[in-house]
Amino acid sequence: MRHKPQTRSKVLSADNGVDFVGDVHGCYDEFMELLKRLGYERSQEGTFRHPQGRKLLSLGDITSRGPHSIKMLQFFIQHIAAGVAEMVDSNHGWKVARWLDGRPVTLAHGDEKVEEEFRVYQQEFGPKKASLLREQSRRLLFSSPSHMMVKKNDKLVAVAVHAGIKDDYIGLESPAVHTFCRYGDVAGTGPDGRPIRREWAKERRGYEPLIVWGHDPRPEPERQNGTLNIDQGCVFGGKLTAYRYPEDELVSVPAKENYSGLSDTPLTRYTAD
Ligand SMILES: [Mn+2]
Repeated sequence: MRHKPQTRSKVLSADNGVDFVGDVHGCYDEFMELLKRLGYERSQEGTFRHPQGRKLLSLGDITSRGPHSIKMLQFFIQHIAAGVAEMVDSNHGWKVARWLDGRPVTLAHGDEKVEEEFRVYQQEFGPKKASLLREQSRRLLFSSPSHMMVKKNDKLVAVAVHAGIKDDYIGLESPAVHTFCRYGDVAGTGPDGRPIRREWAKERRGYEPLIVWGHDPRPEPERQNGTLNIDQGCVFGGKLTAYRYPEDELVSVPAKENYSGLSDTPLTRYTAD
């Protein structure tokens, strides 16, 4: 186990606008198309920037299940360093970080595709470049804050989090906060081996600040008690969604295919209640 890097700041300024992006899961082509739709342009040094200085904020789970996890890692390594993007911690992100750290983890649920991509990358670019990328990715994932407080004129206007958060947890860091933000309100495992998820959004009392989250895919963006789910299951053949603040607009790009290889997906299982 190596030195764990310090967590990045969990405050992001929305003064020039923020584009929240749902779970990409290696769907790099759709991600590129979404950036174009949002008005981001490739700059001379190769980064994507918005002419108005907007920032990109990922809800995590940028890797796994889909085809281009490494491209997504490289994108966020580069764009966070350039100060134009941010990302929060997530369940797949945390698993991949621990794997890159050499800890004994079982790679499943699409994380094995990340391992395979790194193997191919090493074959193509050699061990030196591969080990540099592994270390940069490890640092990126380990340093991601559990949630991000988005502030406009120093006022908290929105929170970005992967799987969920209680209002009492906003602004805090602890193992309990990290676990809730990464996995949501999980009440054990069901007979099918899947986590039993409590509906924290439904149980929320109050509407402010806006909580933008992903992790639990729904066919359409879903608003409930001041929360907004923007994971439309792109990797399962759904859509990749962005939420634009302060415009309060939703922009979605359809998946080119169902990359997961599964026929039984969160989208097919979804039932509105
Ligand atoms: Mn997730």
